[in-house]
Amino acid sequence: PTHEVVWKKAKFFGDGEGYGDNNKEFVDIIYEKAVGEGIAKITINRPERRNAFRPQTIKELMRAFNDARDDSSVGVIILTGKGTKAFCSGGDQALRTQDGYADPNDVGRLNVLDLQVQIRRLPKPVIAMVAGYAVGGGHILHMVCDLTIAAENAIFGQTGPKVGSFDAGYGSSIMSRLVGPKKAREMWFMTRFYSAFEAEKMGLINTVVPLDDLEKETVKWCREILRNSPTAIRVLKAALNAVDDGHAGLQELGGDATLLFYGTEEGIEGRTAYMQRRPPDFSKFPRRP
Ligand code: S0N
Repeated sequence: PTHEVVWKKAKFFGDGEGYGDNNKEFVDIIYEKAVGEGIAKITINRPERRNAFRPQTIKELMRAFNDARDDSSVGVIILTGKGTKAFCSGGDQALRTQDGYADPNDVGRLNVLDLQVQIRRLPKPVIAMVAGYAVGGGHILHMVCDLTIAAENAIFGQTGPKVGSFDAGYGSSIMSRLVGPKKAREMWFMTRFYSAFEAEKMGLINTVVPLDDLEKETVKWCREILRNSPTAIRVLKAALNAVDDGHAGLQELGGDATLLFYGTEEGIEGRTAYMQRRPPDFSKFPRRP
């Protein structure tokens, strides 16, 4: 197929009422699905703020990611920012208070941390499609994605120690895994910005493409992934995160093992015996080497 993709405002998969256009409720993001492709695209839509996020942005992102997870026609999710100047510039500094970022009720929130966990645990690949700045909390969002495809104008970096913040969670530990402990210290201590080519060399991203080709290339990667076994990809994502995510990582991977076991004759025998009020007979199942 050609790279041409037809994006349609996403119909929500579930949500009780069945399918419906819940995009009406979105103010800070755009949520689309590619017609007949298995690709969802979630776009942070605050270009006048370089796609900085506020608590509402995060709430909307979580809702869209949740839908993309539930929709079994979706196999890959793209996270991006509106326009070419920024993927995301982190938390909206105008709303920063003494306890997070102010929501409409003036309650401070750090709900981006919940979004980071959601992306890590989501059993489908999430691809960050980056044009322009991915800095601060926006840089962390691309790091928690499974893959990052950058345009030549992309710029990566942390600003925390300069603007009075830091991410001592995934923003530190995942970075150290990606670029190594020395380079991670450099990124955080110096708050330098890095070009797309430098980022590629550091192992921070997967590839760099001309800006005009960014979506075309990203869709190509999505299609390559979508040709492969969804179960294999699901288990691999869990496995690749398991050690770093500790008990939660093992739980995710363990859940996949349970999911697969339910489909086996051996697993079914246990449930059937219980339902038939008889002792289970596992004698025919091999104790494999
Ligand atoms: C991105 C930069 C480098 C772009 O520079 P450029 O192209 O020169 O544009 P500007 O003229 O600077 O910006 C255009 C307009 O956009 C506004 N704007 C840009 N970024 C933000 C922002 N983050 N918040 C609010 N407004 C922003 C500008 O003010 C400007 O507006 P006007 O036109 O009205 O003047 C440059 O903009 C830049 O350096 N931006 C700030 C980057 C930054 O420091 N981000 C915050 C870093 N900290 C975090 O993200 C917090 C980390 C985090 O999320 C977290 C981690 C762990 C635990 C919790 C949290 C949490 O806080 O949630």
